[in-house]
Amino acid sequence: MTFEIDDSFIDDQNRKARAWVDEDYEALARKLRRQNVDIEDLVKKAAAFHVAIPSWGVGTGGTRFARFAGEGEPRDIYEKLEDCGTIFKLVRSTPAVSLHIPWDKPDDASKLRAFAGARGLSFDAMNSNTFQDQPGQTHSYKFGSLTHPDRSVREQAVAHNIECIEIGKTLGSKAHTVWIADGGNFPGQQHFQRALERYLESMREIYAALPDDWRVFIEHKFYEPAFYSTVINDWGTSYYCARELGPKAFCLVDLGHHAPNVNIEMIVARLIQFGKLAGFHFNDSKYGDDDLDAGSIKPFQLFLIFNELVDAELNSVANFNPAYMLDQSHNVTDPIESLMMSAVELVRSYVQAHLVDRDALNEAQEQCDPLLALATLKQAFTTDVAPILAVARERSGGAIDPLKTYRQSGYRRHKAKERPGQKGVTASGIV
Ligand code: LRH
Ligand code: MN
Repeated sequence: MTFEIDDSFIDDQNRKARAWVDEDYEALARKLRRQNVDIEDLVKKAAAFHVAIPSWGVGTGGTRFARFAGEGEPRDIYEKLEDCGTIFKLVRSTPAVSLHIPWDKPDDASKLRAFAGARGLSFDAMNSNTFQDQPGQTHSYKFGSLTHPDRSVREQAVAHNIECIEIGKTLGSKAHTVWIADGGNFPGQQHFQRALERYLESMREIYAALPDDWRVFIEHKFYEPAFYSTVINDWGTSYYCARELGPKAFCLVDLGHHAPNVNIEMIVARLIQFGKLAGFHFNDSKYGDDDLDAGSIKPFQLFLIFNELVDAELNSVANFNPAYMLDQSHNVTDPIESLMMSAVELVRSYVQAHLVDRDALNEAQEQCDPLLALATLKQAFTTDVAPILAVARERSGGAIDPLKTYRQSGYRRHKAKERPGQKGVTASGIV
């Protein structure tokens, strides 16, 4: 038997936190009532918001310089799902996991599906990996995968993606994310047009392998690990390819995959308008693809992105069914704590975006009143919705204060005993 945080412990902790929640909730309810906003409606929206956990995010991440393994690291996909189950138990907004193959290749996909199901978990988009060479692999991806000049390398990469889809079908996933590292480090190294043509040729084979009710997500990234040119470097290239491939192809926005100061909320608005928004890999960054905790560096940008998403939701935009996933690397924090707090930040931005007085905003926009428009957004962004988030978690069986409850539970200490540290050797993942 492995240690799990049980519901009665969560109830105990919630009882201790009851006092501040009731008081703050009543005060906020009165404040919102003055804005003709029903707080109960926002609690329902908060409780209905879901984001998937990246299986590769529950182990400690690192950089090319070092990785400092934490205590009680998960050593295989089952222990990763245990930790995903604990996150879901406490924050209630993370009922799905996004797997990375071969890092999480299950020996028995049905057994894995049952194990996840027993913890209330399902599987979101699959992720292929043609940016690393696996032991015994015939062809190297050193100079590319789906765009490699050598057809046999491209075919190997296509086959791997089709294998991911096959595993995903057994797991109940309905989408497949393709991010490739293909690019060049030197001017002249790649023929830009031929490389893109080869990408489309390979993706058409992957697209053809998709079941009817599946979607394929194209993930762009402006650089790294290629440091001169990247084949799928921006949303425009991703959009062109999604259009070329067909109605099941969409564009996934990883927040860290844009040059500093790029207006990501505008890219989101474009992809929504064009009916090609796949969804997100949420994280935050200050410089490059830092994979920091969502909302930790640029919370206003995260709010502005959700402002576009809620605008689309309220206008019932066609083809609007974004997949929300986290994609982070936790180098100096307990991954479970970071993933919980990041999920909370996403629900916060979503609820605040529902607080925007859309009539006032539209009026200010049509009347060319920029300051009133900004003030209307800021009023929502500066509203402390913490009581709504806490009540939504508690009513969904979760923790009013997930971080405190997690730390009080001693879960990590228990896992350290159950998963004796094999310094340096942990379940595979980034680095
Ligand atoms: C690439 C990326 C991609 C994943 C990988 C783990 O930077 O964002 O989504 O496959 O990280
Ligand atoms: Mn990503």
